[in-house]
Amino acid sequence: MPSPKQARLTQQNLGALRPGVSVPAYDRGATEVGVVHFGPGAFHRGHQAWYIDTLLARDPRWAICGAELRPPGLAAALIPQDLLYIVAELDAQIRFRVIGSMKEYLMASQDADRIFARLTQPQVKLVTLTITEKGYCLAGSGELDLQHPDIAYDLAHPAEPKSAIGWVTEGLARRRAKGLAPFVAISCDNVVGNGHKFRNAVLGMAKARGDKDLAAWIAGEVRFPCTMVDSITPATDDALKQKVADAVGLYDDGPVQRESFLQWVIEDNLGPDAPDLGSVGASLTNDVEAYEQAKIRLLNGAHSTLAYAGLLAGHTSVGEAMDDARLAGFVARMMREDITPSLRGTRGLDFEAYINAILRRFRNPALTHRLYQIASDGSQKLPYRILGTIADALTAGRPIRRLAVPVAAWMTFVVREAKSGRALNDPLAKVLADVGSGCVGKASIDLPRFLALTDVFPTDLAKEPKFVSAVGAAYEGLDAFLD
Ligand code: CS2
Repeated sequence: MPSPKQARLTQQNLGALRPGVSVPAYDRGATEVGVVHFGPGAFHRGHQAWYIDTLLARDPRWAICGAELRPPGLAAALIPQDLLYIVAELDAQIRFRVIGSMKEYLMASQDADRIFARLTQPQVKLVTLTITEKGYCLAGSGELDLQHPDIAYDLAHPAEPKSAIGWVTEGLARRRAKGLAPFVAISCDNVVGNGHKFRNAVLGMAKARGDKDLAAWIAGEVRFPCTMVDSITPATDDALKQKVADAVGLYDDGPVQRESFLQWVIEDNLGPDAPDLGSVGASLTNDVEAYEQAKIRLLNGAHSTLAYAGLLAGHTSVGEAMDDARLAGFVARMMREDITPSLRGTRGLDFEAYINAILRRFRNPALTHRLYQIASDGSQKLPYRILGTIADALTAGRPIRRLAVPVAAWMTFVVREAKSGRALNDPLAKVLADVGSGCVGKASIDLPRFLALTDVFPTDLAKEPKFVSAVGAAYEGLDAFLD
């Protein structure tokens, strides 16, 4: 952590900020908590909390209680700052904004009773999540994995949940027991059909608890709208802390950096008591699926391709990978010729313009987005970002030669990390280390080791000869495939 020369960012010190830094346009003391958010990391703080910060200037009912599931979180950084932090928009224009929408920061490890108290308050109308794909504890089938250690623990200890699914299920159970209407449960993660997956997971937990009445109540009363969220938000590092401190004149130990692009598409099913998120730039629609499919397959699919192929080519950031003409050209062709045909689209969604905007965003020189960050959790990301597109292409009889490349590149990356002794940042890290360390660089020997991972590869796809041969060819000749 840089040795701060500046005074700390606090409510009291806001007047010491340099001119041009935006500050909350409302009295924070007059706001009330209306949202509980599980997983208050950088993306949530630069995205959803930004929208809410704008909303609080006209409606004080929607302050956020951040609920950290696992330490170490952000308590040490944010609590001394009165939960204020700065979002640095690093793009064609550089802008700094102090966000004040988080009013409370609680930790599951020590504040369980206070979190449950919030979850059972009538004025808390939304419970939202950014817990990443792995946080939903889903099996390869897309259903709740009852063997997942956290789910098994939560079933045995419902009052001390470890998983977000456990927290939300028990929170709903306690609300129902108090005779309260349920909160709206909103996933803000890159999961295709995130609202459906969230609902299935919570229903699966309620049924596994043997509480049929609770399951019936959830099924009949709780809204789980689907959403699409988008803003490129590289992880916070010391360089950013220094940059922000030098720019604004106060030290913020928990800043967030992101591009200026911000999008939140929400299924128009929030109910009558929800905040007016449409008034602050969110898009309410009955066709979220088209937007989330396009975003997860085009942007995130290209991101993961750049991550694995880029790291194998020696690049470290998205910008560097995009400066590699072969790789950038390959990704653009894959987006236009292989991913776009798999998309349903919807009125107002112009794929060519959308692709060009994504490629421009990837080239943003003001942001350094590390490929290792994107490469994390590959076992959880690949199914949504690439494998679904491949399955659709096979069904439609379209070629998958290019789409096989990110799969082969991920496998090659896993093998390289295993053989180098570097631990993967992935919930299946141990399994993947075993798989990778036993690989020899031959598809006939290596691919079966990966394709046996049913939490990553659906069985029917793993057995599909066209898939196996395309991935095998790419695996043994990756470099040749980038043309
Ligand atoms: C990235 C995403 O880290 C990753 O996997 O692909 O976080 C990406 O930056 C966001 O989805 C953009 O909205």
